[in-house]
Amino acid sequence: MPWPTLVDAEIERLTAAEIQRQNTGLQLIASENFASPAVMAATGSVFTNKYAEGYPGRRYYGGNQVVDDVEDLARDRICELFGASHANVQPHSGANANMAVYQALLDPGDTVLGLRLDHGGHLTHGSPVNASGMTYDFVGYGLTPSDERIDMDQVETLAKKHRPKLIVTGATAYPRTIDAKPFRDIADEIGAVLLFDAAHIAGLIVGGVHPNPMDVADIVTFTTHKTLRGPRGGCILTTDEHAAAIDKAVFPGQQGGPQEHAIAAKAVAFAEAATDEFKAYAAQIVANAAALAESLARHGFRLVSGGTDNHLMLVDLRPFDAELTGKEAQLVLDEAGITLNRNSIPDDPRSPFVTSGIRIGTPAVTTQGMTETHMVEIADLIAETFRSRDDKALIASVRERVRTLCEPFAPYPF
Ligand code: DSN
Repeated sequence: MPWPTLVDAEIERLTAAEIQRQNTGLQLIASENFASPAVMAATGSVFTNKYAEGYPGRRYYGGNQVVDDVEDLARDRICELFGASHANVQPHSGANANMAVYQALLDPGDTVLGLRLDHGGHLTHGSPVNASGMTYDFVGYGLTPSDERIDMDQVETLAKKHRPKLIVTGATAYPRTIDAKPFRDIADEIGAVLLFDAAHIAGLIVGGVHPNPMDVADIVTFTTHKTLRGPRGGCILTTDEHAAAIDKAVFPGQQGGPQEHAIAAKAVAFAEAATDEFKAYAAQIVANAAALAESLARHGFRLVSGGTDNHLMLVDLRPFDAELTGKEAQLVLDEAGITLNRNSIPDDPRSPFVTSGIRIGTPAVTTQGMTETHMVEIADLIAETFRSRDDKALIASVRERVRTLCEPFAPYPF
């Protein structure tokens, strides 16, 4: 076989460097996880070579007998996990999944209700700089100033006033359980369709530690690489009523050829998520988040909404140190080997580029096998990094402690 003989030394070096970074640091970005070797093997499989525009049994290219089985397996497995009647596993991302839903249900200019980005929503929930906000008339609902929970009275008032065709719920930076039922009631009252974006919590739902929105929503979208721990990608679940429109909107509406290697990897992840081990994993994610939130509160940080019910927390840095911005916090933690992202807190006086908060998630460290005692240590390391932020030597010593903490838990030690 005349394969190229080139060894790409640069990419090999960079891959080794990234493995080293992931193995030796704390990965606390709430939307990240470590995919299993089986998921990564499928992602790197021969399915990357195959064109398969269309759907199983209805392809525009030949040679899809095997690929059809792969895609059917992925669809069946995820339908089983959520109790859904139809799945589209082709979206390349969560953003694509959401845009396909909009295309399936709406005409440009139609009104939609979505959670404001600065209160924990997503770009594709109508941000003016995103195609969703440019194409459709999004009206944003937010959190109550008192307890920083989704303001259902506001949702109802806005729904009755604007009569949206679609109501979107779900979040990227909301630490509390989202009950889909009151959204269903409001949607029914005004004749709207209900979309639940479960990107962050799909693994928690499947693991049984968050209520399943498919019980009441018309459509559920999610990514497969967050708490669900699969390959990067998206997925749409829908009732039969919207199935044909959704499929048409994904292909040919939004995408061309599906990435069947990613779909094979999604199928593997869905099988992994059906196990008792995964249920225990999901429960541990939540227990770890609660332990980390409590420990951070003891250090003097303020938890938005007072804590967390899920895999993430939003931390208001100001009570700990009024001068410390989210931007600076993210940078100095990076130096200490602690990776997370700055995040606006509700009604943040600072810009989204600077922020007064950080977002912290426990899916990745939980995959590594860390438990509540390690969360206490992680909170100590975060607080100590901030206290030492003007002292390079002290930051270097925290970096060493992070390395020591992570050593027995390296996700990719081979
Ligand atoms: N950017 C993702 C997150 O970090 O939450 C959402 O798309």
